[in-house]
Amino acid sequence: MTKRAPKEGIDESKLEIESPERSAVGIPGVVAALRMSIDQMGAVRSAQTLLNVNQKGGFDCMGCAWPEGEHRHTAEFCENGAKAVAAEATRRRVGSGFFAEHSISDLAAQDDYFLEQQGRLTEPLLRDEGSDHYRPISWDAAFRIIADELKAMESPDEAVFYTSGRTSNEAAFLYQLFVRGLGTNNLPDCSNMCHESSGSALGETIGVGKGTVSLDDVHSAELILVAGQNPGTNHPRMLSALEKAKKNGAVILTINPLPEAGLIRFKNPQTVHGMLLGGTEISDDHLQIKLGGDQALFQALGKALLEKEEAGDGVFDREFLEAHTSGLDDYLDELRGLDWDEVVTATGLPLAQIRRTADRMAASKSTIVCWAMGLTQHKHSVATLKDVVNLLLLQGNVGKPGAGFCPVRGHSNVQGDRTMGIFERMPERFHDALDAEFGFASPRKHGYDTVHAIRAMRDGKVRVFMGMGGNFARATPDTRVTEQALRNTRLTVQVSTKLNRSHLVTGARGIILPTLGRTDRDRRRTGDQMVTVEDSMSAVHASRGRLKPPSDDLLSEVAIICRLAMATFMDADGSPTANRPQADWAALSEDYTLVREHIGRVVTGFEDFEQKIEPGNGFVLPNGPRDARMFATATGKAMFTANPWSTRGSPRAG
Ligand SMILES: Nc1nc2c(c(=O)[nH]1)N[C@H]1C(S)=C(S)[C@@H](COP(=O)(O)OP(=O)(O)OC[C@H]3O[C@@H](n4cnc5c(=O)[nH]c(N)nc54)[C@H](O)[C@@H]3O)O[C@H]1N2
Ligand SMILES: Nc1nc2c(c(=O)[nH]1)N[C@H]1C(S)=C(S)[C@@H](COP(=O)(O)OP(=O)(O)OC[C@H]3O[C@@H](n4cnc5c(=O)[nH]c(N)nc54)[C@H](O)[C@@H]3O)O[C@H]1N2
Ligand SMILES: [Mo]
Repeated sequence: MTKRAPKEGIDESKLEIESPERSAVGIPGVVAALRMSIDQMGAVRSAQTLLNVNQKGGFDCMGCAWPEGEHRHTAEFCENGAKAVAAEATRRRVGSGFFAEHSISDLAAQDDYFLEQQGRLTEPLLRDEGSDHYRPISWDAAFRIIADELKAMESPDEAVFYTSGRTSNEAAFLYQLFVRGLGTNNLPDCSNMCHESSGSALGETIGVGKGTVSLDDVHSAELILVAGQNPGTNHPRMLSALEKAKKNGAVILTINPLPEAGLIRFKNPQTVHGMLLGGTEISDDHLQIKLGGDQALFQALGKALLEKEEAGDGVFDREFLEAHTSGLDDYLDELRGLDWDEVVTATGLPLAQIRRTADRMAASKSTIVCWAMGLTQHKHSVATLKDVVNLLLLQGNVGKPGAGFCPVRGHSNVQGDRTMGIFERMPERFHDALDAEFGFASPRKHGYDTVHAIRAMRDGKVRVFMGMGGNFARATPDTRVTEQALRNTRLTVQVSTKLNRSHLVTGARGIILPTLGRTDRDRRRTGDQMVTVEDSMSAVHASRGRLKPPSDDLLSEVAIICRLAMATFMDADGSPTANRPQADWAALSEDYTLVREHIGRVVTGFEDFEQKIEPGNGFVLPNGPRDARMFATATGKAMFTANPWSTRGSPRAG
C-alpha cells in the first residue's frame, strides 16, 4: 500500500470539486494497467508475467485476497492486480551505488511514491550506529549481527516480529516457529490494523474468525449487501463475481457514505458486454449511510424483521434458531428497545429506505453480507460486526448455499499467515501440536499485538524489531510515536522487496534484507520451489514465480528465516542450544516440501498437504459453520449477542 505524505500548504480555495466517476474499469482501466506494466517491466516481461497471474502453475496475484474463479481464463487479472504485479516485477533496481549517493536523511525528505519508484532491493544493507548511510554487507555478516543482538537480550520478550500479509504459508510457519523457538509470542501483524475486528466478532459468535462463503455462494445468492467496501479499486475481481451474481438474479445493495464508482456501474474488461455495452449496474439500491452508522442500520433491519415475524409473516428460520443458536431472547429485547427516530438520526437514512431493505431481506432465502474497512476500522467495529452476525442468523443465513458472512480480506495471504500461527495469542491446541512436532516447549504467555509492540518500544522494553515485509512505520497509527518507538531499539531489521519509509526509521543500527517476491523464480538446491497461500474464502493453492530474480544475491523469505534460525540457535561449537525446536533448518531451506510436511502435522486441515496441493488446484480448508452448521463457541451454538450502542443515538466513527 503506497501512501503519499499529505502535501503541505494546499490552498483549499483553489480546489475544484467535480462530479464523481459513475463507472469503473473498462477500457481505460486496462490501458492504464498495460501502460504501467510495459513502463516498469518492458513488453516481453509484461506478457510473460501477466499471462501467469492466477493461472494453474503460475503465481498468485499479490494484489488482494479475493479468490480466483474456478475456470481461470487467460488474463484473469484486473487493473490494480496488474499494477501490483508490475510494481514487483519492475526492471528498476536499487543498485549498490544508491545508498552511497543518497543519505538516509535525504531520502526521508522524499515522498513515499519516490521511494517505491526506485525499484527492487538487490543486496543486504547495514546502517551502522551514528551513520547516515546504508552500506552493503554480506548475508553472513547480517545474520551474525542479528543473532548476536538476539542472544544479548535479557529476555526473548525484548524482540518484536512483525508480519505483513504477503508472506507465504511456508515462510509464515517457519517464522512463527523461529520466534516461538526464541521464546516469545510477540507476533504483531498487519491484520491488527485491518480485519482484526472481523476475527474477534466472528470468532466469538460463530466459533471461527473467518468468512463462511465460497465463490459459488456469491454467484448464487439472492441478496448481497456490500458494506464499507470499495471493490472497484481494492478488489476489482470481486466485481466480476457480483456481476455474475446479478446475472443469476441477485439483488445487490451497497452501504457506503460514498457512491463508489465501481459499485454503481462496472465495465468488465473481460466481456464484450463490459467493454462495449456500458457495463453492468451493480447496485440496485445505494444506502448512503452516515459514517459509523452501520451498527444502527443492522439493528434496525433486525427490528424490522422482528416486527414482520410478530405480525405472522414467518420471516425467521425457526428451525435453525431452535437447533443452532443461543441468546436470541436478549437480542430481541434489545431490538424491542430500539427507537426508530434514533435509528434515522444515527444512520442518516430515510426510514422508507430501511424498510425497503428489510422487505428485500424478508423476501430473500439466501443473503450474504460482504464487508471491509468501512466496517472494521471503527471503535465500535466488533459490536457492529456482531450485529451483522445477529441479523444473518435470524433467517438462518449460514451453512446453506448462497448465504453467509463474507469479510473481504486485504493482503493476499493475510488469512493464511494467521492460519500458520502469526498471532500473539494462538489457541493452546496449536501450541500443543507445535511442541509435539518439534520437541520443545513453546511459550504460552501472550505476546504483543501492534499497539502493545509500539508501546513497549516507546517505553524502552524492546531491543530488536524485525519486519517480515510491510511498512510498519507507515501502516501503523500515530506516526510520530511509532517512529520514535522504532528509534528506541538497538536494531531494526526489515525483510523487503522494495524501499519504503520504514527503512528510513531505524534503531541504533538498521538492516535491510532484500527478498524474492511472488513473481520471482525461487531456485534452491533441490530445484525450483513453490509456495502456498490461502485466500479470503479459505481456499489454499500453490504459487510459483517464473521470472529471473532482480539480483543473484537475493534469498527467499524461507531461506532468510532458516539461516537466521541457524545463526541464532547454534552454539559456537555448532550444537543446538537448549529448548529449541528440533528442526533441520538447513534442509528446510532447500526443500519446501519438508516445510509442508511439518505444517501438515501441526495445522488442522493441512493433513496430506503436498498431495492436496499438487496437481495445482488446491483445496478448501474445513469450516464448521459453513460445512455443517457446527459452532465451536462458548455455548456450542451460534451466539446472538446484545450490543448496546457506545453512545445511544449515534454510534460515532472512531
Ligand atoms: N490497489 C490496491 N488494492 C488493495 C490494497 C491497496 O493498497 N491497493 N490494499 C489491500 C488491503 S490491505 C485492504 S484491507 C483492502 C481494503 O479494501 P477496502 O475496505 O475496500 O478499502 P478502503 O479504500 O479503505 O475502503 C473503505 C470503504 O468504506 C467506506 N466507508 C468509510 N466509512 C464508512 C462507514 O462508516 N460505513 C460504511 N458502510 N462505509 C464506510 C469508504 O467510503 C470506502 O468506500 O484493499 C486491498 N486491496
Ligand atoms: N493511513 C493508513 N494506514 C493504514 C491503512 C490505510 O488505508 N491508511 N490500511 C491499514 C491496512 S488495511 C493494512 S493491511 C496495513 C498494511 O500494512 P503493511 O502490510 O505493513 O504495509 P504495506 O504498505 O502493504 O507494505 C508494503 C511493503 O511490503 C514490502 N513487500 C511487498 N511484497 C513483499 C513480499 O513478497 N515479501 C516481503 N518480505 N516484503 C514485501 C515492500 O517493501 C513494500 O514496500 O496498513 C494499515 N494502515
Ligand atoms: Mo488491509
